[in-house]
Amino acid sequence: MSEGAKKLSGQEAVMARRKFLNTAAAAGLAGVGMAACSDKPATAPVAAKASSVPGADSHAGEPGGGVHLKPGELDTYYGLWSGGHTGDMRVLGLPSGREITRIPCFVPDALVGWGITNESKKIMGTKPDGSLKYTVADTHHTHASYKDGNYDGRYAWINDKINSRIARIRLDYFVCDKITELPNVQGFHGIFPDKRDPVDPAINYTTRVFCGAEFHIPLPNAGGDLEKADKYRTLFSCVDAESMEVRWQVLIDGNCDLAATSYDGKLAATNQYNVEGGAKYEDMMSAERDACLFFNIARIEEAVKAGKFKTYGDSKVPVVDGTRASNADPKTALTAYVSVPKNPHGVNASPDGKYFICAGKLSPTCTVIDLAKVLQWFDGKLDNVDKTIAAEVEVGLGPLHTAFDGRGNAYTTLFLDSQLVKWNVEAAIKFHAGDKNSKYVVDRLDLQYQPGHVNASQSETVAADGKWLCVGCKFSKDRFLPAGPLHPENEQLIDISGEKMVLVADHPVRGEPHDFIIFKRELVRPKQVYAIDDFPNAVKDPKESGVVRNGRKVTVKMTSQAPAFSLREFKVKKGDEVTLILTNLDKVQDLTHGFAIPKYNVNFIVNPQETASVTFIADKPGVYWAYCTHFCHALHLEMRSRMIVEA
Ligand code: RUQ
Ligand code: CUA
Ligand code: CA
Repeated sequence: MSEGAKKLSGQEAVMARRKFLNTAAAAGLAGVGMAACSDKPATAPVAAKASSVPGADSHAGEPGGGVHLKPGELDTYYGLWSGGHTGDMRVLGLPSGREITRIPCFVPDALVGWGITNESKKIMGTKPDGSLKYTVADTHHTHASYKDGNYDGRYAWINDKINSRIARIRLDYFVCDKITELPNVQGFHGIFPDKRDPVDPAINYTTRVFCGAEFHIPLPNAGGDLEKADKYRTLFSCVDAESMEVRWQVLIDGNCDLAATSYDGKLAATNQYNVEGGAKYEDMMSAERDACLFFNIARIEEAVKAGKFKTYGDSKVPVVDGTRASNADPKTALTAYVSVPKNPHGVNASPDGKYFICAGKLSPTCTVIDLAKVLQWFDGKLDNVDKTIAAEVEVGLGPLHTAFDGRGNAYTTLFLDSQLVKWNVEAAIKFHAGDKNSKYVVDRLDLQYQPGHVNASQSETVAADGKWLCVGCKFSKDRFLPAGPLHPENEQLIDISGEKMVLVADHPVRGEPHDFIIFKRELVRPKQVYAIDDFPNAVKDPKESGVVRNGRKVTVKMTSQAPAFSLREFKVKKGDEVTLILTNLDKVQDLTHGFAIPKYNVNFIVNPQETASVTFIADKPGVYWAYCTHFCHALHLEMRSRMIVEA
C-alpha cells in the first residue's frame, strides 16, 4: 500500500476499513452480484426532492432551475454523447436533457441515408465490391477540438472500439466527415485531442488526437505468434487532427485505456490496467500497482523526424520505442511510467492545468499526479518518477472517472459504492503531505445505479464553470417503466453550483453511451444551409437534369425543389449500373427532402443546397415510384419521381 493510503487512518472511519480489493474479492465483485450488493433504493431522498431543489434555482431563477424548459425555450449547453452500439454521436440540449439529433458515424442510419449514399460510404470505408467494410461499432469516448484551452467549435472525435476506428465530426454541419482505421492495434478505447502545440506557442489549438488501445496482439497481426501471448503488444497512436492520418505510434509495455492531455501540449497520458500483459483477468489484476503512462510529445516527434522508428506489416506508420527498458534515462526518455494502484480507470486533466487524476477502480483511491514534476523528471531534475505523485487518497470503492468544477473540486464516480464523491484536490494534497485534519471529501451523493462516466459543464477546459454535471449510470433497474429485459442506462443530471450536490433529473438512454462532454452553446455556430459549390457533382440547374448513358453505366441527374423533383420520371435498362445524383435547390432552412426507391434499398436525404448520390444495379424490371421521405410541403405526398426499369 502506498504511503498516502497508510496515512489515511482516521480520515473517515468507514473508509479506513476498506483495503485494496484483493484478486479474489474483486473477482467475486466482478459479476452481477456486485450490482445488487450496492443498490440504492429507488426512493432515495435526493431523487424524491427533484422538483424543489434549492440549488437548481440559481440557474434560471425559476422552479426546476431551468431543467424543465418551457415550450420554445432553448437550452444553454450542448452535450455531445457517445452513441454506444448505434455507432453515432448524440447531440443533447442541457440542462433539459432533450436529445436533439444523432450524427451517424460508424453504422448505417436510415434517417439520413448514412451508409447508403456514395459520399457517406466513402467516409465509412468499403470493400472492393462497394459494400461497407463494417456495419457494427462500439463507441465510447468523445472529445472536441480546443483553442486556448477551451472548445473552439471546429471538430469533435469519437472512437469505435470494435474495429479501432476514429471518426471526426464537423461541428459546423454536425456531420461525420472522416473516419480513420488505426493500424497495428485492437481495442482502441481512450481518445483525447491535444490542447496546443508542444513546441510552437503560436499553435494554440488542437492539431493531434491521441488514441489508446487496450488489447495486446501479435505485431504484425498476420498469423505469426498466435499462441505466444507474451509476445503480444499494444500501441499508443497519434492522429493528425486535420488530415486524419495516423502520424505515429508508440510501442509500450502494458496497455492503454483512457487518455488525457496537458494544457501546454507537452504531455499526453494513458492509464494502464494491464502492466502485467495478462491474457486473463486474473493475470491482469495480479500486480498491486499498474501505471499512468506519460508521453513526451515533442521528443516523440523528434524521434520520428530522426528516423528512429520501425513499421509493422503493411502499415507505413512510424512506430517509436516507448518501452520501459529503452526509456530508463529521463533525459532522452519518450515515456514515463508513473506507478499507480491496481487496475486504474480514467485519467482526467484538472482545469487549472496542474494535475492529472487517475482513478483507482480496484483501489479505493485517486492518484493526483503533478504535471510540472513530470516535466521536471523528463528534464532529469527529479530522481524518481513516482515523486510526481502529489496525492494518493481514498475516495470510496470503485473510482472510475473524474470531472471538475473550476473551483478546485473534483467529482469522482464510485462504481461499487454507487456514489458520486466531491473532493477538494488541494485539500487532498495537504492530507497526503501529512495534514490529517485536511478534510478533502466535501460531499457524497447516492446515485442509481453504478456510475461509470461523469462530466461537468466545461469540465476539462480552462472555462470549467461548475454548474451542471451528468453521470452515466450503467444500470437503471426500477427508474423507468420496464420494457423487456434490456434496460436503458440512466443518465442523471446533478446541480453542482452549491456546496452540496443535488440530483435533479433522470433520463433513460439507449446503451451503451459511455462518455460525453458538455459545453456552452455559444461555442458552436451550426450552419443551416449547405454551400452548393462544396459539392463537385452538384446539379446546379434543373435544366442539367437527365439520364446520361455510358455503356452499361447510367448517370441520372436530378434536383429537388418543393414539391417536385426535376425528373418526374426516368428510364433505365435492366442490368444498368445506375448512379443517381440529387441536388436540393431549396435554400430555406429546415427544408430537407428525402429520396427513396422501393425494392432498391435506397433512402437518403438532401438538406438545403446539399448534393448526394447513390449507385445501384437496376436488376428488377418494372415501375418504381421514388418518393420524398421527409415532410417538406403540403404536397409532400405528391412529391415523386417514377423509375422505369425496362426489361
Ligand atoms: S470506459 S465507464 Cu469505455 Cu470510458 Cu469508463
Ligand atoms: Cu420533399 Cu417531402
Ligand atoms: Ca493490473
